[in-house]
Amino acid sequence: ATAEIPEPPAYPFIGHVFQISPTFQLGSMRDLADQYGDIYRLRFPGVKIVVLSTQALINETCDEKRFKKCIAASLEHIRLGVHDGLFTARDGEEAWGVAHRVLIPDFGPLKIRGMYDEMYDVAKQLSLKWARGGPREWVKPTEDFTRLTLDTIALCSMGFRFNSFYSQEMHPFVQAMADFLYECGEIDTRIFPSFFYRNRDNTLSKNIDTLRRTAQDVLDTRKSGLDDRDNDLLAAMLKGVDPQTGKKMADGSILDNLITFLIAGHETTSGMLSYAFYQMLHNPETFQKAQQEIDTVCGKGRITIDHISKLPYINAVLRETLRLTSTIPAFSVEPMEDTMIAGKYFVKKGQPIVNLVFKAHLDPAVYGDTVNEFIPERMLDDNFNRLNREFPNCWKPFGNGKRSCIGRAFAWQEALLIMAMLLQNFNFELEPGYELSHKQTLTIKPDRMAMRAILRDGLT
Ligand code: MNH
Repeated sequence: ATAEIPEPPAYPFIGHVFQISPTFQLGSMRDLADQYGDIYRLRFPGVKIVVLSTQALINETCDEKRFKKCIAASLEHIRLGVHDGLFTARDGEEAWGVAHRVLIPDFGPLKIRGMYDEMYDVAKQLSLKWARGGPREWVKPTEDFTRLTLDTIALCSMGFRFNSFYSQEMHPFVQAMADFLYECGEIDTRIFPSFFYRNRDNTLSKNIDTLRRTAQDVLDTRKSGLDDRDNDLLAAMLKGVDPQTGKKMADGSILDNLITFLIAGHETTSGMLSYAFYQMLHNPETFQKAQQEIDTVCGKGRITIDHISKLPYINAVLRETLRLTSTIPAFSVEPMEDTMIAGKYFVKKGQPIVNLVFKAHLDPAVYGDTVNEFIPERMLDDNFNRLNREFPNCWKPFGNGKRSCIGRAFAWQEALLIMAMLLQNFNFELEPGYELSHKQTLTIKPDRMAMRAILRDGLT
């Protein structure tokens, strides 16, 4: 027998717009899951969605024979800026296949290893800044981690230096990106005729211009011949040939993907690092263990690439951080044919389904009654593997299948390195009374977090 998908009471035409907080949609969606259950439906002026919030339901939609990535809502609007770039391409769009096959070799383990020295270069800039700021300074981790990750992705994959640590203000790309992503998340909740949104649409186009100009600047710098790098991601974009079609990436696709990598390559990692520090400082025994691991494995000398693979506890800290606060808190799929979810909920072909990992990562069926606690131990390899065997797809911060994150290994190496370097050199103090709240664009980050970085000895 079929069952109705539960739905909160809706207004005609505008649907559930008022049930969703404009500044924290994610929180509203989580609260609605508490109220209406593991599966529910929402309607907006532009779109209807089904929201799933448990491991069992999400596991079902991870079957790539039945479901594929869906470009709807925010992602549809982000295409205004980056078209069929890797992140926002629709299933089957040719540019995705060409770019994916041309670029995937650049994310192999050896390639990522080869980026270590440049990652180290930028990580060192962050440590120096915090060391020189002194122990009384309240550092803003989300801002400095954003400097770190933006500079790192640009340097390692494009040979371009933003030099964000040398300026008080963030690069205009950062604000333009945040405003662009935020606005794209808002468009579907617009309830008046488009005429009323002319100002916001103008701002949106200006922000898109800023993103495109920044990417063009990166491209021009390479084409000027001032550097002779011929082995990075940008080089692959310019010269690579898709083995399957024999095609090269089109000029437009190169620009779209440069912006895509500048965005996807830094937002998420910076949020993850900020949350990791929040969690460790909020649960000081985990900080102690993490620092102990660094002291044992790395000692006081320079941190090397070989240390990085020997940090099981820090690794678990990052996994547990992404469980509690996935910086991409949801990903969307659609059925390839009319189908039944959980054997009883009818969902039409093409209907957007939001996999709310932010909520599913708190599924007590998987994580028991300590589900809300930060316990890195449950993410140590043996436990992590057992969890994933017993509850497939219970941990999905990097999305699913062929459309999952291409930069995962890159992000992981970068994050392990900066964690190691910071814990080796500093102790930290979270601003007294700080209560975690989230700032959402497409991703989430801790809002207004501040902490002190206190040198342990000299800087190594
Ligand atoms: Mn990343 C796709 C999360 C770091 C580049 N990334 C995804 C998806 C998730 C994700 C989730 C799938 C989204 C969807 O299904 O709609 N990414 C992360 C997280 C981190 C991260 C949590 C860090 C932590 N991502 C990075 C880095 C890069 C990157 C670093 C670049 C170097 N991600 C991408 C790209 C895609 C993607 C490109 C799109 C892949 C595709 O669809 O082909």
